[in-house]
Amino acid sequence: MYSPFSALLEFEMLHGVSHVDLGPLDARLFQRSVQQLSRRPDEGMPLAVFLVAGLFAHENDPCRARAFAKHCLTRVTVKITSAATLHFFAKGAQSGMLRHELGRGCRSDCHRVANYGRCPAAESISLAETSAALPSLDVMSRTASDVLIETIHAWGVDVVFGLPGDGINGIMEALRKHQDRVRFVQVRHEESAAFMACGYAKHTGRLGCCLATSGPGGIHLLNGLYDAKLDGQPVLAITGMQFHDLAETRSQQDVELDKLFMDVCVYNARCMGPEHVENIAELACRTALSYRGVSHLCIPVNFQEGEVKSKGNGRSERNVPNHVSDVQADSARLPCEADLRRAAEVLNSGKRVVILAGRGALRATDELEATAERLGAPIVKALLGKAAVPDDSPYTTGSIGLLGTRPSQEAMEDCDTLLMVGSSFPYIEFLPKPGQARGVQIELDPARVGLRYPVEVGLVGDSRRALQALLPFLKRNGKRSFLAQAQSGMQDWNKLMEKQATARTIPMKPQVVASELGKRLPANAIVNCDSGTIATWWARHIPARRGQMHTVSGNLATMACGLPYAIAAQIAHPDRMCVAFVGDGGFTMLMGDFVTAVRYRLPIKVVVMKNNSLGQIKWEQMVFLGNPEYGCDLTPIDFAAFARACGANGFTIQEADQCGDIIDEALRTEGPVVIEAVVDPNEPPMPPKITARQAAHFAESLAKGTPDRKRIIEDILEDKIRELV
Ligand SMILES: Cc1ncc(C[n+]2csc(CCOP(=O)(O)OP(=O)(O)O)c2C)c(N)n1
Ligand SMILES: [Mg+2]
Repeated sequence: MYSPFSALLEFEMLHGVSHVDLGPLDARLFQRSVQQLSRRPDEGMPLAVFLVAGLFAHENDPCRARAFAKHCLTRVTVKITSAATLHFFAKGAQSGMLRHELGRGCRSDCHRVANYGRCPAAESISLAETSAALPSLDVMSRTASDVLIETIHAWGVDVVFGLPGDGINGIMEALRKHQDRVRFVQVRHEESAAFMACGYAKHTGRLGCCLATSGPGGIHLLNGLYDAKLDGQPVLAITGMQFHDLAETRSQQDVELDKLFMDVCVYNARCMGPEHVENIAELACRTALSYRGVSHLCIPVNFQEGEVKSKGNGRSERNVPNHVSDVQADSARLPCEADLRRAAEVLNSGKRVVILAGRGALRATDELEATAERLGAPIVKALLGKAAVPDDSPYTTGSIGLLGTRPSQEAMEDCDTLLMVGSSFPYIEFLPKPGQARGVQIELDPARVGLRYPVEVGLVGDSRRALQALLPFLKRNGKRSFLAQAQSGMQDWNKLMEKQATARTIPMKPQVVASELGKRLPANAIVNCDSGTIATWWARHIPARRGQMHTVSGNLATMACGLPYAIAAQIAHPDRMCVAFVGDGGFTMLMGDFVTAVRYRLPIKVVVMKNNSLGQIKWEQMVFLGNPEYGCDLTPIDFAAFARACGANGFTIQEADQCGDIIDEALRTEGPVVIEAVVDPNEPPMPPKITARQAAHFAESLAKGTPDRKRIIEDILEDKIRELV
């Protein structure tokens, strides 16, 4: 550790006093030395002022530091001559009392260290490299918003998605001042900001962050925050609120957002004063990351620009300045050996083992395949686990559920053992019946063990690490017939999918578009799907390739997330192709944010499946309830023209024969693009197996007078039902 005094001694003044020996370094002596120096303004003044200001700053007393500096100092220039001084600068920057801009010729590392208040690199940087001129050195105070932005940045936040408002102008000012470190991305609707924060977390594993003003802005965030909550993504929501002493007085925008957000959050705090911010911001970030959920900070507007004081103001005596840490601590996330042995006993005695992989297994591709090979087990994928194993893997039967595959459903129906890996797949009716199969579950969150299936063993830990630890205990299953049966089922299923994807009908079948797109996506593509029948076409016809990322709103199943997810993905991964695969209903909900992609030159590709209908619901009304479709048709929009109106490119696909070529051209086109695909509104997202009840409901809905029933009867009853019953 370097004391500020010993570090300060190493400053060499480029102007004024070149070297000052201050003698023994206790505070009183130091101050006395400074006083003496101050009496010799020609030589000692700048250094003295700097030393004293630095001392006050170090003691977290910005007021005195600033007053002193204002009084005595116009400008000093210093040269950093050693790792020790660099360390001090870093500390100074961290406490934020010394604002400085490093001059030209400074290594970027040096800038990073000094700016971010981290010093581990300091020891390894040679003196020559750290040498840097500081053209100006202002001593200034930090506002609550400065502290907020610096704290979230220390927790890895480098992008904040949001929209300004008078309830957050103080925070906006801190973002303006810190724009070299934290990027503000302006959205057109706060719901997009929350989806973007969630998408950013999904595609980076880091903390996503969104910002909205008091009242309506915060309310708009809510759906995206629930999306993050339900899919277990770490997101920090920052909102403003009314002046602290006008809250709950029916003032304008007087919405107590902390109360409103109570259910969605794992951490939720209303700021009680500028000195409160560091503590709650740190805890908000730590909790969101640790418990994979939403944290919320609600900051009254008058506190945002309030100065953070070391003493006095609103700071209580017990609130010791800087008492919190920004160090994230991780556990090994490994199950214990006794549980591994018990799990192996269950899995080794299974004859027909099936693996269900979810979002928790996304980083465990090799381990999943190795386990599948050892156990002769097909891998069934929940939607959020689509990219856990590529679709051309010989072990996978693809997705499960209403939009899943028939072989997946059959594997679940016939298995005697189930290994769940990182999944809380909610449609339990597609899992084996309780008692049918023995179960093992690998799950990071112990509270989720046994949530969906009465498993015998829970392995609490990270999927990848747990499988690595489990594999040495697993014996090779000599019986391969269960896997072979799933593989031959997949051959038949793929033929059926191919038949649907090559239909040359007018209007064009949606499967054609999905399949032609899927063939053309590069190996590093990031695909973001919306909710609707499109999710079925995505699940079945856009294969996940090794290295790609695929996501959807898995548990909230909300519409409108596809576009903002793609924007966030493109910001996080500028070099990858980021695609939004959306329906016309979902896209129009937050369509205004397409212009956000234009504004920030994000070359996302948005494929809009235009069936002029809330297609998914139309089919649900018919097949689940036996009612005619009602309220589901949509007024058509020219989406390609919309894209052009936003300053981007737009393409329209009308016919199957043109589909591949137009997609090729659109994917080659630079910048953001909308590809509008006009597809058959009467193409049903058929379940992998249709039940007698569903067929009866369907017939009933037609009889009751579903619009377009003649076409539906011709098209579907004669074709699809025969295929799938
Ligand atoms: C925010 C929200 N509102 C309503 C729903 C119910 N819902 C699920 S899918 C769907 C229709 C989606 O329509 P579209 O985006 O056009 O896709 P399509 O089904 O036509 O492919 C609706 C209304 C939902 N999931 N989310
Ligand atoms: Mg639609």
